[in-house]
Amino acid sequence: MLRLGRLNDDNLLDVAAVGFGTNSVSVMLSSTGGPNPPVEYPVLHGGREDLEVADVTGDGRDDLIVMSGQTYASPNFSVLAQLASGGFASPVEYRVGEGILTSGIGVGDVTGDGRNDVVASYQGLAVFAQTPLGTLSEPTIYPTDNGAKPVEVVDVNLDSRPDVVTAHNSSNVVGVYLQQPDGSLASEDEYGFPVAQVGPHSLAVGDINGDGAPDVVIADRAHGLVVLYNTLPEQTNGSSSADAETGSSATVPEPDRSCRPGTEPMTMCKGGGRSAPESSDGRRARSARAERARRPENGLTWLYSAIRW
Ligand SMILES: [Ca+2]
Ligand SMILES: [Ca+2]
Ligand SMILES: [Ca+2]
Ligand SMILES: [Ca+2]
Repeated sequence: MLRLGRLNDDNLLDVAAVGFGTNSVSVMLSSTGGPNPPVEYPVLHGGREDLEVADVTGDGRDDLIVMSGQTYASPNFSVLAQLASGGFASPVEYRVGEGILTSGIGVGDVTGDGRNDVVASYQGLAVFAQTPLGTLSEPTIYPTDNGAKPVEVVDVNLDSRPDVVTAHNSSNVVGVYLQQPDGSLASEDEYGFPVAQVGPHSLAVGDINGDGAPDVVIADRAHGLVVLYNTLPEQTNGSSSADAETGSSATVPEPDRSCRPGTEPMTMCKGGGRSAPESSDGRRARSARAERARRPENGLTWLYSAIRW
């Protein structure tokens, strides 16, 4: 998989890449003529990798964070710090604990101190907070629903505090952990959508429709490209406030079968989890789960769309 970042001192975006079980990370520095041949840096990873490029040492230089999703002999992830003199330091290895395999990593300041932290999913969510020394602390563990795989860190409710977003494999659930004012994460809010088969790289979060609110995009082997449009701005300016205030007491409507994924391209279904289409196996439980997630204090509502491939 590939990530872009500033991996030397010029202002050009460079490329980092890891392959399945290669035990190295490749760096292709860019010049005005394009990328240069790769330079390989050794780092243990046994398969099902994830990769992030971000400054997690506090010196302003992007570092390489390589996650291994297979083999207990490999660390859960390693940080290769970018050196002021160019190139990267030897890997510093981190583990959630013995006998644990991680499923995805994300990077951002989820503790509210201005320093980027590393978040790793497994059968829980582990936050490795960056210390003032530029190292990562022992993890703080938050519970997750089963099968959390990809993880991204983005401020989804626009309160200037980066939040954690994940997708759950085989359970039709997207999870959001909102960062609290004290730098902890609130318990996971779950939204029922057709999300069935996801991996470490299946999730991206960013504003794809230009309304200023980050949206969630998921590559799902079962359903195609699943897009959750974040409707927060509408709610905050009151245009859909009545909708939001219905809260958990509202009746869950019947699924709109015209909105089932794959029936036509770019079908948009109002109400996200509230009117979420049935999952592929038709379980209605997910509609109830999504409704419960629409707590008024959360304030997030998503519009669902899917493009089948
Ligand atoms: Ca750095
Ligand atoms: Ca932090
Ligand atoms: Ca936030
Ligand atoms: Ca948006």
